[in-house]
Order: sequence, then C-alpha cells, then structure tokens
Amino acid sequence: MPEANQPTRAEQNTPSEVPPPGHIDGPFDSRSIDLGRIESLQVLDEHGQVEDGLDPKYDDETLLKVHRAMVLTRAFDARMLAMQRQGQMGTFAPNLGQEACMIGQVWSLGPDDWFAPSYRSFGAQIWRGWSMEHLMRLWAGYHSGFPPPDGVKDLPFSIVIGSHVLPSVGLAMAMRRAQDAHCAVVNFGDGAFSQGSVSEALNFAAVEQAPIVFVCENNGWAISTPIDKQSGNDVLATRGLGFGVRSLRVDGNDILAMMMATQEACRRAREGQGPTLIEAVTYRMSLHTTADDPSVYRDESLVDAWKNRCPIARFETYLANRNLLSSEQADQVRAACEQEVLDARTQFRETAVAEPRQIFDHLYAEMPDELEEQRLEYLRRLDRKGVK
Ligand SMILES: Cc1ncc(C[n+]2csc(CCOP(=O)(O)OP(=O)(O)O)c2C)c(N)n1
Ligand SMILES: [Mg+2]
Repeated sequence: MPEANQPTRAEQNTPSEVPPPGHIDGPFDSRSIDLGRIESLQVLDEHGQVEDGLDPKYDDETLLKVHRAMVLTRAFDARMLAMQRQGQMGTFAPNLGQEACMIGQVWSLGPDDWFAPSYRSFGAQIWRGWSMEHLMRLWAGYHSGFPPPDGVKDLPFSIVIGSHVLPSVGLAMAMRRAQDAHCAVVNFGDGAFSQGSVSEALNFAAVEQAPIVFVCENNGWAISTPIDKQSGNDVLATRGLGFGVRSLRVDGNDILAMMMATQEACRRAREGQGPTLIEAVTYRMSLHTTADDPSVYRDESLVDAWKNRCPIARFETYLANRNLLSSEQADQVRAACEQEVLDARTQFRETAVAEPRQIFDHLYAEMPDELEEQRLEYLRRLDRKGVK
C-alpha cells in the first residue's frame, strides 16, 4: 500500500512525463508514410449516391458481374443457414451484410495471384472458382470439400483465427524472391487482429516490402466481444502505420470503395511498392456461426442501425442511376442466383456420400495403438449395425 499523501504509481505516470512527439533524437524518420494521417475511402453514400468526383467509372460488364456475385453470395448464405437448420449442413459462418468486402477484395485478382481467406469468405471463394457444391461439401465436413479446386491459388480457409496471416506473408515474400510479379490478398477479422502473429506479419511485410494486401474485415464483433472490448483504438488501420505499412480505412459496405482500394493496393504490390493494410469497416448482421445466438449479448437495435447501409441495396441504387439495372432486372438476378444455389444443393446431395469408415483416417501417418483399437471397435459397431 502507498504511504498516505504519497502519489500512487498511476498518479506518478501523468501524461506530462511522457516525452512530447519529436523529443527523441535518432534515425527515426518515417520511410514514406505520413504517420499523422489515415486515408479513408467512401464512394457511395448510404443512399447509393456517388461522392463528388469519386466515381471510378468501371465498365458496365464489370459492374453487373460484381453485382451478381454479391447477390449470389447472399443467396448461398441464406440457403446454407436454412440447410443447417434442417439438419443437412454442418456448422456454418454466415456473411450477411459483408458481401461488398467479399467481392471487393478479390475482384481484381488474376489466376496467378494468391488469396488466403478466413472462414467467413465463401463469397470470395465462389468468385475465385470454388463451386458452391464444393463449398457445401466443405461445410458439411466432407474431406473432399477441403482442398482448393485445381488451378485455384487459394489457401484452404483458416479457422484458427489469424493463423494464416504470417504464412501468407511468407508466400508473398517467396513470390518476390522468385521474381513472380503477382500479389497475395489475405483477410482476417477484427478479433484475429489481436493475435500477436498478425502484428508480426505486418512487420515482416513492411521490412521485406512483400507484395501483399491485408484486408481486416472489422465487422464490429469477435463472436460476443465487441470492438470496444477488443481494441483500445477502434481505428484498426492505425496499427498498420505503426509497422510502416501503407494503411487505409474503407467503407466495407461500399462495393466501389472496396474495389478501388483493393485494385490500387494490388497494383502497388505487384509493382514492388510494398504491402497495404485495408481496414474494411462493416457489420456482422447475422450470427457468428450457426452455433451462436447473438440475442444473448447484443441489442437488436444495433443491427437495425446497419440495415440502411446494405451493400447490395446501395449498389443497386447506383446501378439504377446509371440505367444499368432496373428493379425488375434486379429481381431476375435474385431469382437466377437462387436457382443456381438450388442446383448446387441438388448436386451436393447426389455427390456427397458419407464415408463413416474413414473417420479415423487423414490424421496420423502411423496410427497410434490406442487409436487403432478404437478404430477397430468402431468398425465392429458399424458392422453390427449394417453400416457400409
Ligand atoms: C486461435 C483461436 N482462438 C479462438 C478461436 C475461437 N474463435 C473462433 S472465431 C472467433 C472470433 C473471431 O472474430 P474476428 O476475427 O473478428 O472474425 P469474425 O468472426 O468476426 O469474422 C474466435 C475467438 C479460434 N478459432 N482460434
Ligand atoms: Mg469480427
């Protein structure tokens, strides 16, 4: 206990004792970034109107393709949730409201760029070439669903949060050393950003000028932990600046902003101008996963506040203003996407054949004795029950 009248440690540590900025002499010059500034980007306001002079004017075909991909992402999401509730699907992580993040971060990638997703990234995976039937097998726990399709340069998605970020920097460094002028995009959540290895990844990428784009999808929640309990500083993009990584904060519900930011970041990475961190500010409208019930920890009014920032509705207003998509045409896209998802479900039901005898496989090259005993006992049980 401190003596009476003695200042406590907290009282001694007053702000006036902290050296003022610029006080320390030495080779501390910033390399190229303005440490006092975070760029932020929004192109479409909440009503789908373009901010003055910012319209990137992408061509019609690109815009409609991106719109369809966002609608398909949402249709897949709704169907997977329904299938899980009907007992036809394993645990699933919905993506409602994050469709602009999904498509915006991968739309400008080519087949020789790499993508390293976290588990909530199915929209981006579909864009990259994963069939929906393949993803259904993945989420239903079939071994065949896990490896990426042939020719798709994606890492399998990461469930151990943040674990894929450092290896992705390694991937980008390897590309650079091999003089391969492509880039990698890695995404992770606001919660994953608290993992120490994500900070290591930013530092390595900055030191090595690795051709990588970090997309932090700040959706406000890490399961039941809100952002203000996750981070003392809710502008996560500032963390990148501390490591010397070009960093920007983007409206993650604005597809045009996400497209522009990622396209520019990928271009810079490929041209040897180093890594970028994009903090995509969005909101997790739905459940963390189908094993979650957010009503026990968050007030529904928080979600309501985000409903009028729907990334698809905003984009549809923009497309309508450009005379590219009427509301009837938007309905047709929705119906076609719904049918595509149903066709994938039919295919999934036909191809996903459970192999209960394989349950002990694929873990050890040499099965430990104890596990082998369990395996044999399990097989005897299957035999008794007549299961093939
Ligand atoms: C290393 C590790 N710790 C804990 C978990 C359990 N877990 C799964 S998802 C999650 C929250 C992740 O939140 P965030 O990174 O914000 O991603 P989001 O789910 O919001 O997309 C946690 C803690 C995990 N998968 N891995
Ligand atoms: Mg999150």
